[in-house]
Amino acid sequence: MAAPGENLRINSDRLWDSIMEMAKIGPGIAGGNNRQTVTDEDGEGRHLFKRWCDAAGLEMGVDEMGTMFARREGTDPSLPPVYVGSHLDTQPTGGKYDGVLGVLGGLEVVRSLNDLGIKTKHPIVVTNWTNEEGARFAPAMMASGVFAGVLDQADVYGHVDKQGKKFGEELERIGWKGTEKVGDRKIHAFFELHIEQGPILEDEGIDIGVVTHGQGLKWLQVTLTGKEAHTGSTPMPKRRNAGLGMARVIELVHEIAMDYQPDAVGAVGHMEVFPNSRNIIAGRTVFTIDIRSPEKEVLDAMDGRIREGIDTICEALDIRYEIEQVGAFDPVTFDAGCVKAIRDAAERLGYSHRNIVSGAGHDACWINRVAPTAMVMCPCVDGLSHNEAEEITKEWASAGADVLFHAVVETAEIVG
Ligand code: HGY
Ligand code: MN
Ligand code: MN
Repeated sequence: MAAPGENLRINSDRLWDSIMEMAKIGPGIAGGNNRQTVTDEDGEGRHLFKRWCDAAGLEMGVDEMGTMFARREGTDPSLPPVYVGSHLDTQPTGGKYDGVLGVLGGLEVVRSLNDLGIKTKHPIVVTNWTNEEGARFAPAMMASGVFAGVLDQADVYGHVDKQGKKFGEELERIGWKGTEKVGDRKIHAFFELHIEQGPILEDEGIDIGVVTHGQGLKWLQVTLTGKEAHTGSTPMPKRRNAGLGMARVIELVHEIAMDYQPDAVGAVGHMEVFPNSRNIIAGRTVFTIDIRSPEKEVLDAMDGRIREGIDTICEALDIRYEIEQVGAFDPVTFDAGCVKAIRDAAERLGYSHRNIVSGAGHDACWINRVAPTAMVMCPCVDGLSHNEAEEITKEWASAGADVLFHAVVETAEIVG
């Protein structure tokens, strides 16, 4: 006699087809996606997700940050639901699976429960968190951060993108600003399925990452101010070159991260140069330092060394600097009970698995502050993500969704 739920498997074809259908919305230029948060493409993706939720008989709620909550009723509606989901927004040159696998994997759990006629005591809520990426509007994990009470809603409404558009106004413009107060929902447990976005699982030939921890992150936005001048007629000693300053800071960040690797990383991905003319010395540069580590002490040490280094560099180049922390969260330890549910599910289903620390940030990192939370990861090809060439196999997607299915259903308690 199979143990309860032992043979529960999701419908692999339906999950894969849904991912491919969603990928048609906000296509990139190289096979991936550009469905940035609160753009028209994001709005279109939300409508598609809502149509699928309606077809699955789910009741949709939307909060004031635009996060979507699709509820499947439990036999005891008074119990706090089990939440399952991730994000549908992508990087400007993102892949088809980052975030999407977790939202549609959650929908597939519900679709499979409907197919099997299975009821659960706790309701189940499939969730699409707004603006996980933080690419268009910083910080990353914005809506889940407001939900967890670590980010201020009125403040993030005013955050602007490169065109000066405000997040709150864009959310309203695409018609997805809900009326539900953010953070009022009680969560029994939250589970997130996500691609690893690193090479470990594929290199070791392992199907499932049981995510025990998430590394911490800091985003430091730096503005260097020198002086615009002619690149031809200005003597070298008289230059106050903000472009040179940025280049030296980028090198500094890399060297400091190398001192602390393999458990720490650092890079500068966002860079702006003004006036960005071929024959004008850069008078101003704006860029964002992204440093991460599973150890808070390491993160703080890197932060301190970087700030000292910037001061020294700017002194030598006679340029001014401002540093603004535009994103941060401490390293995360996920809930032991939820982690065990994921490990037991992988074991029961016969999938190879290993503990893993998440290198990337996820909505689960914030929700872990307000509810028992855990993540399950599947491999991705060459560990590549935040690149349009991001790829996974259908088998990896199914294995991750099967494990998610068991962890969610077990926590929501099958009835009958
Ligand atoms: O930046 C991150 O780690 C996530 O992909 N937003
Ligand atoms: Mn993601
Ligand atoms: Mn991402």
